[in-house]
Amino acid sequence: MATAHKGVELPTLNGRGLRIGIVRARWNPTVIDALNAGCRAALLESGVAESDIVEVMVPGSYELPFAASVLLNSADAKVDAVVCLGCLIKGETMHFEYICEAVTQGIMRLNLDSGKPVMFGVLACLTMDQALARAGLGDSPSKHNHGIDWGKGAVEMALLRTQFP
Ligand code: DLZ
Repeated sequence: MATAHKGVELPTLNGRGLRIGIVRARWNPTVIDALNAGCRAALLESGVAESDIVEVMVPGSYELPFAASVLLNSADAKVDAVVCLGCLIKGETMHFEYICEAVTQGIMRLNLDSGKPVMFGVLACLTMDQALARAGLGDSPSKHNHGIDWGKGAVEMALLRTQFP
């Protein structure tokens, strides 16, 4: 059994046949690229086919819930779960707080309203160094790519739905 951040155990998963959406924000691309790579690697390792990963990009984290909703409701995308990838860094104004609140609530609402899992892959950090460490980059000894955990989490939660149809 693999381990995620802080020794949390990750179950062995068989995601063959699942279709997973990734919605990624355009802001802070170094962080998002790394999270996306970790997420994709975890999906592939769990048996999800490359052709079953549907990736879309949005302007910023605020747009993540809408784009996830588009994928969840699309007969063409046919996704079983969505991973939302965003990185919010606190600035000088209240923007950070408003976007964090809206995105967090929006993603939870989608989970409960759509009946399909939507992973909260949104970093809300006070500094870029904090964000880099959570994307497995930078110098921090405790760095870890959380995209891996979110990819595995999406497969685990999608499988939960198939267990109790
Ligand atoms: C406007 C804004 C700011 C200030 N900071 C970030 C950020 O750190 N990370 C991010 O993903 N997006 C940011 N945005 C953009 C908003 O999420 C959104 O795209 C715009 O407010 C337009 O709706």
